[in-house]
Amino acid sequence: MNIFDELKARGLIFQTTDEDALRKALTEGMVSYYVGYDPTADSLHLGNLVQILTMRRLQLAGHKPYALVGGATGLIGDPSFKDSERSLQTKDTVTAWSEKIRAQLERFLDFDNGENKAEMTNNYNWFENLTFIDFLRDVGKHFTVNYMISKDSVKSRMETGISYTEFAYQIMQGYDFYELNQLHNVTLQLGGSDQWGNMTAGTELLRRKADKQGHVITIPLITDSTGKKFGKSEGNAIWLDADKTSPYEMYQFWLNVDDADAVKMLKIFTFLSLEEIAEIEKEFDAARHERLAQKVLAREVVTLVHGKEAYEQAVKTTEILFGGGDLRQLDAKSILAGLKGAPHHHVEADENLALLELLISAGIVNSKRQAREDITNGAIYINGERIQDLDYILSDADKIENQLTVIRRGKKKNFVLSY
Ligand code: 383
Repeated sequence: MNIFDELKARGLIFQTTDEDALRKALTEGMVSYYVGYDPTADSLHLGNLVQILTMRRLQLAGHKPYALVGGATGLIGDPSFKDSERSLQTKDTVTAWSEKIRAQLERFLDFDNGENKAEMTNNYNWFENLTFIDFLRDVGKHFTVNYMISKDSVKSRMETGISYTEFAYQIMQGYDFYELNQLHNVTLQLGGSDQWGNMTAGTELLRRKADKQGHVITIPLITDSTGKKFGKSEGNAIWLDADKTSPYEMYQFWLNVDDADAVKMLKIFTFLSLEEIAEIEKEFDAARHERLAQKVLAREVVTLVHGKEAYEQAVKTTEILFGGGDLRQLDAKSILAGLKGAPHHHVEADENLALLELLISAGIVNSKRQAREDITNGAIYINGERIQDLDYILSDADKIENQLTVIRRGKKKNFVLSY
């Protein structure tokens, strides 16, 4: 199967400028293509990962990727699908974020692989020295305001208002396509379906200024079976930066994907072949409760983003926290990641460390009678180990990394004591 049809079969094609021309170009030879990322935060997230992985798929098929960091456009703000004006970040912030985004992008592409090795670029390189006068004369002249206001990103803001700054965004992105074409013969731009307007501003400029045909592919906005934007957990983005979303949390996110979405996500987010995915689907359908598709998703994506070791740590954390086992095999960081949301109690320096007392002061039980009963019945665990000694006193040996102790009551209720 050629790469275009493979992308299609994976559900990665939403719109194109000219499907036949594209299929032809992609089968005839090496195509140089680009995707842009604005440094609007200090990390990329799962929503961006879809395009990064699509870039990688095209590279694996022999085409040449340019990953663009929007050092300049990040200073302006893309109005696409934003219902109000963005607040401007300082230049220092944008520079710092650009660096982080660049480092993240680098992990997903092959930068030393012969002719089609990936290249990094930053549009600050060409906007830095472009004067306002030249920009208006050489770029602005090719766009009518009529054309610009017909774009959804602008049209949808006509009532509420849009600054001249954000209004100009589309022609900056358009100029990038032109510039990358001049510099590196880039002829294809990819992006989410929210980027159609900006990307076609590029093909428009290419046509007018250089009399060349550029191609655009948009990738559908990934939604779950309820139609909601995919890649958020309780309203929060799943970040690619392990300090913002731990590998454990990302692992849990994938494990919890709905049955109805799991196979679709395998096609979008993993490099398993469509044949392999069909096999998994069969097995998954025969025994949904085993959650095979979710497990494979979690394994593939967490390994891709954070590496094998982090994936294995996430599995181990899950097994120990929920399957029973000695928590001292885990580090404090993994435990905290795994027990995010569990009740917390800070133990004061002068607090009584007798288990009976602590159960009450930490709010784990309501009365001494209940505490006694729970301990005697074997319902109390310290770091995963059942304690039935009514006189037990917590010692330093119970403090994992001198920071915390986990007390579990019954099967599932975990409490974190911190020191
Ligand atoms: C800047 C300059 C270019 C080409 C693209 C850009 C960035 C673009 C944009 N993209 C989003 C972003 O940066 O704002 N104007 O957060 C997102 N992308 C990708 C994809 C997506 C889009 O980075 O749909 C989700 O991830 O296109 O929202 O010359």
